[in-house]
Formats: sequence, structure tokens, C-alpha cells
Amino acid sequence: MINFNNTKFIKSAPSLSDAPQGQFPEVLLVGKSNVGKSSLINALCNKKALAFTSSKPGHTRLLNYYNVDDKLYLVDAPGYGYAKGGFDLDKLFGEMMEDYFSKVTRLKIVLVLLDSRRELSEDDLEIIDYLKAHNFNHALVFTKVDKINQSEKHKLLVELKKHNVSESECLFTSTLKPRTFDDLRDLLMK
Ligand SMILES: Nc1nc2c(ncn2[C@@H]2O[C@H](COP(=O)(O)OP(=O)(O)OP(=O)(O)O)[C@@H](O)[C@H]2O)c(=O)[nH]1
Ligand SMILES: [Mg+2]
Repeated sequence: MINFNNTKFIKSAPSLSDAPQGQFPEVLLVGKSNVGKSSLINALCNKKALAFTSSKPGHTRLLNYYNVDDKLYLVDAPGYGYAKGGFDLDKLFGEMMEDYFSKVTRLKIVLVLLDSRRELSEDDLEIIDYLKAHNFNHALVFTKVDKINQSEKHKLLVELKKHNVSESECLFTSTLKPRTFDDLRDLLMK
């Protein structure tokens, strides 16, 4: 068992050489800026403000490490798909991830977060293809399902099929419905 309630923030690392790497298996969260990565960490660990969330995209700019019950690291990465004021988050994301994937030694799974309301972007598809091509274990986690109705969910599943993604590869979560995180906890405990 892993007690997700026993999660502590460890550090923000600008790159993997500054990270507390190697001690525990890592769960990396990636996704478009504002998709809900930091919110998912809070919901998973039953904490309100463990990871800082913001309605403004581009908030997380470092690799933020959380120690879950001395059994796992959750790693919150910067989002992609957002550039403002001369700051190119995609470039930061690309460089950080290249560094991360080339050095990480104990990667358990990559959670690719996707907004239930949006179609998969080119960036999303590129990351999914990259993870598949390099054989990195991964799961697709849809966020904000509270914002879609049954027929929109159906449409989403049809679109996923077009990209050869089946419903069984996906998890659907909402921070407004705490039970939606049960399956994700089970997956991370496997
Ligand atoms: N309704 C609803 N809102 C959500 C959910 N998850 C996240 N949000 C909201 O979405 C916004 C962005 O959430 P964050 O968790 O900060 O997103 P992020 O992916 O960490 O964003 P960056 O750090 O900028 O990449 C916040 O206003 C959250 O409250 C959800 O399941 N349902
Ligand atoms: Mg964040």
C-alpha cells in the first residue's frame, strides 16, 4: 500500500542533475499548460495546496518533486503549448524533457494529462508518439470531466479511436469528484 496522504514537497529542480533522482520510482506528469497537472497532484494526495495551481497558464516552470510515502516521487513538469511575453514555454519543456528522458533511471510511468473538453493537440500527439516510440510506460489521464456531458464524452471516445487509443488506456478524472482518482491510485500502486 502507498499512503498518498503522506506526501511532501521535496524540491524544485531546474534540471535532472539537481533532482533527488534514483531513490524511488518516479511518476512524471506532462500536459498542456493549465490542463490540471498541479491540481491532480493535490487531488491524488488529498491536499488543498501541496502543488501550486493557477488559472493562468504557464505557472509551473521547474521539475517539482513530491515524495509520496517514501515509495514514489511525483514529478510535476512545466506545461507546453503556451508562450507569452517572450517566454517560450515549449522550448523550456522540450529542453527539460530531453534532459529528463535521457537521464532518468527509475521512471515508473508517465501520465499524459489531457483536457476532456479539448481535441488532442499536435503537441499531445507528438508526446504520446514519443513515449510509444521509446517504450516509456504511460497512461492518458483526462482532466476536468465535470465540464463535459455524456454525449461530449462519447464524442471524445470516438475521436480517441481515430488516434488508435482505446477507452481502456484512459482514465477520467475531476477534482470535483474525489472518487475519480481511485483508479489512478491503484495504477500507481501496481
Ligand atoms: N472544473 C475543474 N477545474 C479544474 C480541474 N482540474 C484543474 N482545474 C482548474 O484548472 C486550472 C489549472 O490547473 P493547474 O493544476 O494549475 O494546471 P497545470 O497543468 O498545473 O498548469 P501549469 O502549471 O500552468 O502548466 C485551475 O484553475 C484549476 O482549478 C477539474 O478536474 N475540474
Ligand atoms: Mg502546474
